[in-house]
Amino acid sequence: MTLHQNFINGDWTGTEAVPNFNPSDTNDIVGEFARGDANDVANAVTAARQAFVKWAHSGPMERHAVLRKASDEILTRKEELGRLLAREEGKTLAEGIGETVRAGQVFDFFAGEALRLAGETVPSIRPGIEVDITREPVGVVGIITPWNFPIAIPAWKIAPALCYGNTVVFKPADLTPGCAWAIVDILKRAGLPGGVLNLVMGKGSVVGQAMLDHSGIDAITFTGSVATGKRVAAPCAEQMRKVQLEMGGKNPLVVLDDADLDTAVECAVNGAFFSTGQRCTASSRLIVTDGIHDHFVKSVTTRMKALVVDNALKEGTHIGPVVDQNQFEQDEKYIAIGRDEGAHLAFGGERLNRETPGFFLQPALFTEATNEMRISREEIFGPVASVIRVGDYEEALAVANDTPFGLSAGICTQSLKHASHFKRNSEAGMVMVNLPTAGVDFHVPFGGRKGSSYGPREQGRYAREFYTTVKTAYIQP
Ligand code: UN1
Repeated sequence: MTLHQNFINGDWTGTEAVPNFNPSDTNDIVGEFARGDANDVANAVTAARQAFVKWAHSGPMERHAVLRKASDEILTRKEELGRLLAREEGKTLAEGIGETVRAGQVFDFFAGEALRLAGETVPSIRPGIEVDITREPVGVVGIITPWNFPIAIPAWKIAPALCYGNTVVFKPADLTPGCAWAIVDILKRAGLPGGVLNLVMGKGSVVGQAMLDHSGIDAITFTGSVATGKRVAAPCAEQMRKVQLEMGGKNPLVVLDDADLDTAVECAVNGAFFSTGQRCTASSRLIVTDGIHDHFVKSVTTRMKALVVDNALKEGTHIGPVVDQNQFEQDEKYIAIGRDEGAHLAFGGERLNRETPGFFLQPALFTEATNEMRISREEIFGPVASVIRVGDYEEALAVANDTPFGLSAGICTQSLKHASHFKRNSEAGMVMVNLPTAGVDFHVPFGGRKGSSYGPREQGRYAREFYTTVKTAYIQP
């Protein structure tokens, strides 16, 4: 089996080979991937610092060309890369291809943005003086990505980093190095100069920690858990470097009496269980008013019974496996906690045996849950959702906002009044009306409030807040 190596200063390097398992079939090894250490991080930072001198001053056409080529190749190879994604992460093939297309679109968007870099000229309050405001790259950006969107999240961090002239040290999730390696390989062949993008695969506790400890990294962008996010933020504050964190969610989907039932059921099932519920935008709290509650629960369970949980690569699968044994145990632990807390397990929650040995879990729905229960407050990150019954819209909004998180919030209603009020008063970074809380566009800002996000937004034009620093120049001609 060929070893996929780290990529440092334009060279493939590394010897320690770690197998990457397929969660749909643990007998299937997706590939062998190198594991880096602090020394590799130090070399990657040195290379990135050297490369920064030139890349920061590269012209828009050069950046455009590389990002454009990468986009073209990702889109051309979408079936193959989507399959790799489904095989290593456990999303269904359709979801894997969809995510790959999203990654291609992100590169395309930032290829365009590279040509649209512009500043502002402002008249000074002093006669004869000109003021101009420009954006410059931040420097070496450390990128730490999670396993649940193994191609889209690296894309939406790497593409803007390069677009705005930064160089990169990239550490992908240990569980999903395949897509990360493929993106780096594509960018290398798209003509990116050596040292501009460095890949160091391996453990968070080793490679991630070495990145946090290294003073040569100017900014760190991270997507992952709240606990790890806090560990990333603290040393960044200490060293006064820029940090951007995208963390968890406990996203509410409010369903009001006047909702279209089919729409509400579709939003709930998609938002809670698609991608095996492993999305920080997943709808894990279904907040439902009395009048529609029983119909809603009945229809959701009927719909859940029809979901095919199986090998991600198999035709007809709706829900792939949980990503690994640890996550599976976490999901099971929370299902037990929900029962102990007195919620009613209305459907699912059991392990499923399929043709191939994998981590198959029947999506679980709790009813009679309260917002105080741990299953309603803590992020589970699996196909587990709870229904919280409320009396009216006002109570639904209060419950929706009563959470340590604030990423995405949805409402299903036909009332313009309630939809508008919810949009304005929801304490979340993203609001969805008659749509699932998960599944976002690639060209608009992504991020949340409270414990969900820290620092500037990702994606779209808003990405430049993090990946650039502003310079105000005063000129007396
Ligand atoms: C989506 O819902 O389309 O890690 C994207 C996550 C998020 C991305 C969600 N950062 O789940």
